[in-house]
Amino acid sequence: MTLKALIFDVDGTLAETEEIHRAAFNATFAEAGLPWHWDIPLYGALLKVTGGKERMRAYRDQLGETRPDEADIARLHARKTAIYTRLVAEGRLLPRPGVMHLIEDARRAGLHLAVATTTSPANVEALVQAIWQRSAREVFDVIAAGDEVAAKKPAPDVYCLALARLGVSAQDAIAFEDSVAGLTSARAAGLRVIVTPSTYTAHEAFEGQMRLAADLSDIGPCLGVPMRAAIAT
Ligand code: XBP
Ligand code: MG
Repeated sequence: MTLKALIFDVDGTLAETEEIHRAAFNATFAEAGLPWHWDIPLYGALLKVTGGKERMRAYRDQLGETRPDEADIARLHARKTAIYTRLVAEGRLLPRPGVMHLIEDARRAGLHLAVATTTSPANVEALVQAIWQRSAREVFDVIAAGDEVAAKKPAPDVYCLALARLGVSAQDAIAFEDSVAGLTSARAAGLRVIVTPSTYTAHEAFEGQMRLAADLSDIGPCLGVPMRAAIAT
C-alpha cells in the first residue's frame, strides 16, 4: 500500500463555503420573488440533502408545494451558481487551516491531487482561483464534481470517478472530508478518510474514519508527507 494520491472534498473541507452558498440561495430566491429564506438553523438541516438542486427540491416537497418545478429549479440553480461564483470572487474566502501547506507538501512529495465534490465545477474553479489565484486544473490533477455523477454523496460515485481519473486504486489514496455524507461516500468507494468537521458539520457523529482532526495543520507527517520547514512568520 503506497500512498499515491490525496482526494479532497470542497465545501467545508478546503474552505468554509456554506455561508456563501446560503447567501447565494437566498439572493436567488429573493430575485425570483420566491417566498423562501433559508436561515442558519434551517440551512443546517437542509444540508442533509447534498446538491443544491436536490436541496431546493427537498425543501419544496417538505412545504408540500409543486412550484418551483424541475425547469424552474434548474434555472434557479444556474442563477445561484452565478451569484455564488461572483460572491467568491469578490469576497475573502480563506482556506481552512493547513490546506494550502498540505497540498503544497503533497505535490512536492510527488503525490497526485484530486477533488471529489457535490458542488458544481464552476464553483470549484471560483474557489481555487480565490485561494490560489490559479486555475483548478493547475492545482489539482483531477476534478470530479457535481452532475458528472448521477448519484451524489453519500453514494460513492464521485469518489469512484476521481479514482478512475487518477488511475489509482482506493487503497493507494486518502480522502479528506468534513461531513458524514462525504465520509460515507468515500468509505463506500474503499478509501481511508481523514475527517475535519466544519462549522455546519461539527455536531455530526462520525465513524469509520482513519482520523478525526480539528483541521489539516500538521497532518502531513502522519501520512508520510514531509512538511516543508515552517516559514518563520
Ligand atoms: C457540499 C454540497 C453542495 C453545496 C452547494 O458539497 O452538498 O451541494 O452545499 O453547492 P461537498 P451546489 O461535496 O463539496 O461538501 O449548489 O453547487 O450543489
Ligand atoms: Mg463537504
